Amino acid sequence: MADSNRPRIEQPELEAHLDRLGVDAEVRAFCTGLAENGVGLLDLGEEARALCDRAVAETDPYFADGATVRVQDAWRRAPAVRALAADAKLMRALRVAYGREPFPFQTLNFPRGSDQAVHADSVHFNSDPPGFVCGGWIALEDIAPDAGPLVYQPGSHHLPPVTVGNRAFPTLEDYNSHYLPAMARRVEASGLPVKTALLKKGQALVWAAELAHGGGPIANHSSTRRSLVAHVYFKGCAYYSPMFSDVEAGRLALRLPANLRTGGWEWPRRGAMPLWPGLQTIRESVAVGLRRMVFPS
Ligand SMILES: O=C(O)CCC(=O)C(=O)O
Repeated sequence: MADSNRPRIEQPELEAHLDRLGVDAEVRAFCTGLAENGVGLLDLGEEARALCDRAVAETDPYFADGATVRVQDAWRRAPAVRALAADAKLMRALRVAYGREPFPFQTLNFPRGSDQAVHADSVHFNSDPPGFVCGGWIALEDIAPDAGPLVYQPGSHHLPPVTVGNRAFPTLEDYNSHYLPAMARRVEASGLPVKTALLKKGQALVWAAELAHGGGPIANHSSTRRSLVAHVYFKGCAYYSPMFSDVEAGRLALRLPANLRTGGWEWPRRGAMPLWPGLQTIRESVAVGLRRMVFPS
């Protein structure tokens, strides 16, 4: 009997579920990859490749100063970024893999390698029930090995999670001085290989919330590595920021995530019951959304 409070990829009898749905070989490999390795690959197809070119044209002006290294939520002003992040094939595969309706809630565009230290997204955002969050990384151009490709550690989503520390309200300093070094030690100690994602334009790699990933070394500093990350939640959950929550005590710092598919916001819920995220969260989510309609940053 399926448990609707766990992503399908975390449940036994995934193959039987995929058989019942009659999915094709690509979606099957995507789902089993996510279950076993914490990553799944999809080719989004020719229309998506045309959207990649449009997304690059829409976002290149933000990087013209040479100093901007990423733009958050360009989807609010860039239709091709929004269309790619909410790509129908990607959404369909995620619905099969997780058993709930997906909705991207944030986008990040990178012009070059991110140099981002290895981390798991579950430190930044999670859900209750847990695990209904993932990241989708879409190559907007063919990725060269010397351009700082995405790196990831298959199987690391099964390791015990690293936490930011035991302070009630950890800071960025705690994240930098405790979490990132602990994560780097875990990458080494686990002995699991680290892989490089040399994706072609229009391919999407999805990582599970607990998967260790980051930006690989940039050997060629004049190279571009245009990419789009869509962070995705699933409907009917409580959405929260783990760094500011005491999960064991049941105190969640609730979020009111945007829903790129509707252009509105998605209310946090426990079962069918809406949860109150607090006036400040509502004000901030709406204010950030409105600000980014004018100035993505
Ligand atoms: O694109 C990259 O290099 C890393 C992106 C990433 O880690 C993230 O968005 O969580």
